Amino acid sequence: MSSTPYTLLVVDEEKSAMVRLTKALGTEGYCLRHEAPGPEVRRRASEVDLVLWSVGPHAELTRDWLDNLLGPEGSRRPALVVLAHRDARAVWLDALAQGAEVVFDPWDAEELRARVARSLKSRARLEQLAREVGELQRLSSTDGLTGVHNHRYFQERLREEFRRAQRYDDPLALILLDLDHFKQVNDRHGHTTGDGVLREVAAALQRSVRETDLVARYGGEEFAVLLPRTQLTGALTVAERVRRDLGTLRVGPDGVLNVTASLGVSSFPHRSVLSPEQLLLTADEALYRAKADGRDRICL
Ligand code: GH3
Ligand code: MG
Ligand code: MG
Ligand code: MG
Repeated sequence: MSSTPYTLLVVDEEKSAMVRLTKALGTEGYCLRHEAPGPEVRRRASEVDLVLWSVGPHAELTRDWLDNLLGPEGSRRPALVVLAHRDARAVWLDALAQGAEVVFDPWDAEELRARVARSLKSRARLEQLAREVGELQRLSSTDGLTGVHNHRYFQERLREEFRRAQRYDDPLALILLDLDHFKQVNDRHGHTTGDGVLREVAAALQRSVRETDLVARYGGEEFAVLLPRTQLTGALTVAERVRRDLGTLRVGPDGVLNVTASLGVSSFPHRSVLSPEQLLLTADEALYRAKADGRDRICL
C-alpha cells in the first residue's frame, strides 16, 4: 500500500456498517468516513477517493443518481463501489453500466477488497490519462520558443471568435505585429540572442494586453493579438500601448537592445470584413502600410 491511505466515504443509513467495513478493508491503506444518504453526500464525495454506497433491496433508480451522488460528469469524481442487494436490480445494473464496481449482499470481505483496489486503480489510470491529454493539448497549442499560443491555435480561435462575434453582434479586433529590421538583430548579435529577444517580446506583449486577449506567435518575428469584444477604438488604444511598451523595453543578454514593431489593426464589424480570413487580410494589409510608411507605427 502507498504511504498515504485512500479516503473512502461510506454512504449507509446505518453508521454501524462502518465496523464490518473497517474490519474487511483494514485501517492501513484506507481511511473510512461515514455519511447517511442525503444532500451532504455530494459535497463529501468530492473530498474522497472512493465512495462505498450501500443500496438496500427497495432502492430505486432516480434520474441523475450518479450526478447527485458523485457530482457532475467532467468534475473530479471519486471511484464508486456499490454494495447492493440483489433485488435492487435496476440500480446495480445501471451502476455496472456506468463503470462502478458492484458487490452483492451478503458481501465477501476479500471480494470487496479486490473490487475497491481495482476501482481505485482504474481511476488512477484515468486521471493519469487526463493529465497526459491535458499536457498534449497544452503542447499542441503553444509556441515552443516563446510560450505564447502558436499559429494553429490562433487560427482555431480566430474562427471561433469570429463566429461568436457574428452570432452575438459583438465587436472583434485583431492586431498583427511585425518586429522592425529584426534580421539585423540576428546578423549583429546572433540567432541565440534573436531567439531570446523574441521570448522577451512575447512576454512583454502578454503584459501589455488583457487576460481575455489572445497573444500568439503568428510566424517568425510576427505576432497576433486577438481582442474579443473590442471595437476599433479600443484596439487602437491597445496597439498604441503595445507599441509604446515595446519601445521602452530593453532586451538582449546585456539588456541594452531596443526593438520596435509595426502594427496593423483590423476590426469587425466592417464593410470589407465578412470572414475571419478578411479580418486577417485587412490587418496584414495595414501592417504592410505601417512598414511602408516608415515602421514603428500603427496603421488600420
Ligand atoms: P522588417 O522591418 O521589414 O520586418 O525587417 P525584418 O528584418 O524584420 O524582416 P524580414 O522579413 O526581412 O526578416 C525577418 C527576420 O526575422 C528574418 C529571420 O532571421 C528572423 N526570424 C524569424 N524567426 C526567427 C526565430 O525564430 N528566431 C530568430 N532568432 N530569428 C527569427
Ligand atoms: Mg519582413
Ligand atoms: Mg520584421
Ligand atoms: Mg516578418
